[in-house]
Order: sequence, then C-alpha cells, then structure tokens
Amino acid sequence: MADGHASAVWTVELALELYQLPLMDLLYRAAGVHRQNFNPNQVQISTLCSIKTGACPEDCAYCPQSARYKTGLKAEKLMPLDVVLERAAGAKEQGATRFCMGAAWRSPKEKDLAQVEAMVRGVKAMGLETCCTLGMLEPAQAERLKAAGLDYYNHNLDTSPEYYGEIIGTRVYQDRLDTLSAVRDAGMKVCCGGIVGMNEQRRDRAGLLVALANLPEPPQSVPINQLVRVPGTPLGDAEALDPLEFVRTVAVARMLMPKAMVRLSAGREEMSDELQALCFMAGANSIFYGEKLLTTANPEAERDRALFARLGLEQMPLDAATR
Ligand code: SAM
Ligand code: DTB
Ligand code: SF4
Repeated sequence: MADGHASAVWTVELALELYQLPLMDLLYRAAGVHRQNFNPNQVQISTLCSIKTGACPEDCAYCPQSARYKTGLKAEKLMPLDVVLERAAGAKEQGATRFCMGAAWRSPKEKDLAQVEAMVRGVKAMGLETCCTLGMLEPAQAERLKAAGLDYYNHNLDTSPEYYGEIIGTRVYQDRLDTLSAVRDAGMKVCCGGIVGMNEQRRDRAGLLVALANLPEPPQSVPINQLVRVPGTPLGDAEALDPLEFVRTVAVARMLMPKAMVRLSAGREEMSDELQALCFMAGANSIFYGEKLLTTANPEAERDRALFARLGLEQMPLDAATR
C-alpha cells in the first residue's frame, strides 16, 4: 500500500499495550505521530445537518432517533433541497469546509436517493466538501452518490465486533463492513469511527480501533464520539467514562491510524477547554462546528472560536484537509 502503514496488522493486545502506557508517554508518542503527519495547530471543521430526523426503524441502543425509544424527539420528513442549500451556505459563511448530511434511515430508498443526489450536487457546487451518512448502501447506490459529487461517506463500526451485539440487533457487523466496501469501491473517502462510553470495556475500545486500522485501507476520517446519554434510550443512564480514558482513546487512534483525520465528534458539549486541549495534543485534528450535531447540542460557534483563540489553533485549509 502506498503509505506503508496501510498494510500494518494491529492486534488488540498491541493496542492495549499502548492504552496502558503512562499517560505522559502515550501523549508524547501520539503527539509525535501527529506532528510527523499534520500541522498540529490546524483543525479541520465540518458542519452537520440532519436532513431526515427520527422515526428510524433500527434499534441502536445509543440513538435518540430510533422509533423504538421515547426520547421526545420530533420526527421530520426529508428536508427540501432549498433548505439544505441555505444551511450549507450558512455553514460555509461560518467557515466550515465540509458539509455532512445525515439521515435517520436503515438505508436510503430509491426516491430518497434521487433527492440526496440533488443535495450533493448543490452543496458541491458551492465549493464545499460533501459528506453523507444515510445508513447501509448497496454498491450501485454508492456509485450514484459518487457520480453526484459525494466526497465522503460516514458509516461507523460503532464498537468492537464482540460488543456490537449488545448495542444493535437489527444489523450485524458484516453489514457495516459490506457498506464500507461499497463506499471504498465506488472511490469515495471513508469516514468511519465509533462511540465510547457505552458501558464497554477498554478491550472493546481497543477492539474498535484495531478493527478500523485493519480495514483494507484505514479510513481517511475517524470520528471518535463520546456517547451523548439521551434519556429514554437504553444507554440513557450509562456510566460516565473517565475523561482521561477518552484522551487515551484519541491517542491510540492517532497511533494506529497516523494519516487519518481523527475527529472529536459527539460529546464536546460536556468537555472542558482543558480536556479538548488534551485531545488535540493526543492527535485529534477535526471537529464538528455549529450549535447542533444531528439532534443533540454541540458547543456554540462562539465558544469554539474562543477555544481556538485560547489554544492558538487555526482552521485547516481545504487543501491540507483533503489529501
Ligand atoms: N442512520 C445512519 C447510520 O446509523 O449509519 C446515519 C445517522 S447515525 C445518527 C450516525 C452515527 O451517529 C451513528 O453511527 C453513531 O455513531 C452516532 N451517534 C448516534 N447517536 C449518538 C449518541 N447518542 N452519542 C454519540 N454518537 C451517536
Ligand atoms: C459521527 O460519527 N458522529 C456524528 C456524525 N458521525 C453523523 C453524529 C453524532 C450524533 C450525536 C447524536 C445526535 O446529535 O443525534
Ligand atoms: Fe437509525 Fe442511525 Fe440512529 Fe441507528 S444510529 S437508530 S440507524 S439513525
């Protein structure tokens, strides 16, 4: 493989050895890997838009959008094209370089896909990078999205293969891997990560990162989500994860996938500036920007501007973020 590390085979034992390093050693090593591959003072920013909200038939135990749980979320139909383009223009004005459209589907139906293709074409024409997360895709659907101008497809492994069955019953791990193959084969970039803080063990966190790093190609973008505990979901009262364990997870992700964009995704609303600074030190170099993720809160844009100023971070230019 072109970048050398892509053919590396990681094991859970090796990842666990990294996890248990003294924190200062782990941070130092992860920060070194980060610096060899990126400007450590640059962070890429993406904005999320929920183009279809709630009423999802799947049973993901973490998700406020599943129709099975009473979370008080108001379901909404597919957003009209002009509203999506308005949101994208607003995101661009605020400085985002990538616009991510998310839909609460198991997989897109034919008439939905045609509408999403139009959205992708429109957003792309505005000079933004495009990303979608629409659930499972067949190879032909992936090819259509690519032809419409889709740069990235987000589809998470979510957790380790062993723990997956505790979290989701309506799809299996192999379904996820098949969708990722379809996306890769269509020539799109893969955005694939997972969630921590779902009462899993450290071994599962390591197992998730190893599964990601050992994909036929490591994902170009790896979102690390901290569970947003939404009342009404089965994980609404999950035990809080030690914040330093989150930092360790970011550091191990950086070491296993040196060239990936590691995204500090859900959960930033609950994190202090100091904790986020440690995550950037550990190798995170991408965030979601804007006051909402899909349905839950994200820090206000103003707080993030202040955070960047406080840490001397700058926005990653588009060319550095797309290599
Ligand atoms: N329905 C599609 C799917 O599942 O692939 C796309 C949207 S789904 C909301 C995208 C991702 O959001 C999930 O894979 C999961 O990793 C993340 N997510 C959902 N609810 C979350 C929560 N409460 N906390 C953290 N991440 C969450
Ligand atoms: C990802 O890994 N995290 C984002 C994005 N991909 C689509 C979504 C986070 C969702 C958090 C819960 C919510 O706001 O509904
Ligand atoms: Fe549906 Fe996606 Fe939520 Fe699972 S994560 S319930 S598939 S919206």
